[in-house]
Amino acid sequence: MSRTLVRDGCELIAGGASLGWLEALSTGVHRLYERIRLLSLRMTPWAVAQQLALEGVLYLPTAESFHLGALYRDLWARDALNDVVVDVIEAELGGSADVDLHLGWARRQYPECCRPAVHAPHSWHQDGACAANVVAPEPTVGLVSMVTAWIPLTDCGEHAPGLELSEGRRRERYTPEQLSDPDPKVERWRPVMRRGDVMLMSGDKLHRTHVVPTMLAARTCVELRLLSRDQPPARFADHARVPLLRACQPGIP
Ligand SMILES: O=C(O)CCC(=O)C(=O)O
Repeated sequence: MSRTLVRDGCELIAGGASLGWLEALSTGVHRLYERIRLLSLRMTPWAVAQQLALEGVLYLPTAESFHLGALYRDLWARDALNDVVVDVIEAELGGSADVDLHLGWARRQYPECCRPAVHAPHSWHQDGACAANVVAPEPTVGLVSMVTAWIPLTDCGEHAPGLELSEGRRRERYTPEQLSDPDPKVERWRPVMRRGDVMLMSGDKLHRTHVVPTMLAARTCVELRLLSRDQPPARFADHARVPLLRACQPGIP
């Protein structure tokens, strides 16, 4: 089995999400996005966020993201990822993993042609630096040991925004200056992904949204954050977690 996550900080596993989970979660996620769309016809994005907050949903209009949190609680963190994916995550974390229930998100990205006014692509960042506080990342704390499982619910990377990853692995936290102007000589990877593929990224992996003017479609994805079960980062000690179980169903062939 390949171990590029351990070596390079990322690994793409085609069809890594279980099909039943993907379909059930997609239905719920798309239903909430449709509600957001309908609310947006008569409210500002910030009023939509306030309305959803009253219903217990954290919504960030700048990346059209909502917190999976308690939504679909019995579904979204369980039976999601197949054997190969779980093996790779465990190799990176050095043992069994838990899904952090506070750090799961649905996100939507648009091509330039139809991006809502308040919306922006994600700029260069490391999840291990930002995940503690997505609204206001703390610049002085170190990187957290974690793995992100980034799963598109629609095909992406070619006609719809995908991910751009900096090649190689550097285990320190980048400074704000380095993030605003990363070394252009470092190779970048812009994978074309299909619905249900899984991109695993270590907390130190440098990445951002990949979007170019030729893209014409929007993309929706979900993200799971995996932590070591035996040694979860102290910063997340109060977060609810569930064990990462191996899904019994295969993914999209
Ligand atoms: O969905 C995207 O375009 C990027 C999201 C991302 O990098 C993140 O949430 O860490």
